[in-house]
Amino acid sequence: MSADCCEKKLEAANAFAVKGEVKSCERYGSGHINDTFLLICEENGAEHKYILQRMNHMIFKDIEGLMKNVKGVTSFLRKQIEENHGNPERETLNLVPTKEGGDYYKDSLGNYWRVYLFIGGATCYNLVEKPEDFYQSGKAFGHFQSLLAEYPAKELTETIPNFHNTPSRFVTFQKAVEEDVKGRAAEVEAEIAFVRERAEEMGLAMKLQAEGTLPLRVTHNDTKLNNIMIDDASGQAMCIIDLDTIMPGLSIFDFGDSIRFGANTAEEDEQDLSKVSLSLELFEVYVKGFLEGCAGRLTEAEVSMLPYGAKMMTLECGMRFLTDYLQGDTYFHITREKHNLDRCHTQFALVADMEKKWAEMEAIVKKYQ
Ligand code: ADP
Ligand code: GN1
Ligand code: MG
Repeated sequence: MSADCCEKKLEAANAFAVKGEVKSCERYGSGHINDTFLLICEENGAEHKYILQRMNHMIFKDIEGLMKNVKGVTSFLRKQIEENHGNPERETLNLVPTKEGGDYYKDSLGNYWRVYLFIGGATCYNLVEKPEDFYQSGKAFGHFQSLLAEYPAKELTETIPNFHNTPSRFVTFQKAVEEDVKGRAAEVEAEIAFVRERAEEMGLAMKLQAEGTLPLRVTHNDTKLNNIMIDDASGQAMCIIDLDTIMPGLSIFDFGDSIRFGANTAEEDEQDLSKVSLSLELFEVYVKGFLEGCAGRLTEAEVSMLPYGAKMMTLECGMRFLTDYLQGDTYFHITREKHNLDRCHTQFALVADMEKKWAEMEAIVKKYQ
């Protein structure tokens, strides 16, 4: 995070129609992209909590379009939650307007900020603690995809074009190896070879989409476990967050990214690779939950491609971490040296384990088809 950002966080906080006076504003959560702060305000002795976020406008180049997506999707979800007699303040994100009535604030240095109501009594996990939680999150992401099926896709801005276009990510990776701006390529020859050996498989999803075998849907595109809040009291998946990448995409992306993160027996940046593996138990509960949540909407072709989605999202993510390492760690936030390389290693170890367990993964999916 830049010093500029810290310096402007109070200017930003004071631009929003929050209740009371700002009491504290500290860095929060473990997202890799935005700068997130827990903002605590006080009014007549009562505390009010918010999430203040500096959006990463180097990555999201069209903030106006992005915020239109967030506003559109959260308003749409709010209506459904109200119809189902749910609690819209906890079951979806709620934007707090600026004092001037806007959805975001641009500070005097050109940073873009937004504020959400803080969702309390719920947790974002980096590792599955109970299989039941992972089942719940599968159901919630599947259900989310079903709800979005009714969303007017034409109104959505493509916030990061080609986000899960793996062959296009591969082109960027090859360029990063060739340019080798930090002189790190020699040190990661084995990792580069790992990616290149799998280059041919990368085009399948795009090919099936182009042929019409896999339908384009409105998807979340970043369905890792720490982008869903689990209610502490009931253990139920309560709110899907991080809506910046909602765009037209493939159902196997949402399924696959959840498996990549949640069915791994280790954290995404674990340094001890002996801890990394695909838990078939977690894979199975997620398949069950996701398909229940999708409520029969997925075609047979989509369901049979779920294992491929899991492998591709893992390979793509590892390749993105490696690309960022080669480019000098300019994309994902890092908190230690070689952090992106560590993350790349866990992803590749997981891909290798999926390759070993491929027959079992396919058999599990067949069981629920
Ligand atoms: P990033 O794009 O950087 O991942 P996120 O929007 O996922 O940013 O937010 C980062 C973290 O902040 C989340 O993982 C979660 O822990 C926390 N967070 C985000 N929004 C809320 C909210 N409305 N209430 C409570 N915590 C939140
Ligand atoms: C980023 O924003 P966050 O931390 O939820 C990234 C995802 C990666 C993920 C890897 C916009 O997600 O695509 O899969 O890191 N988001 C963006 O943990 O690039
Ligand atoms: Mg996130």
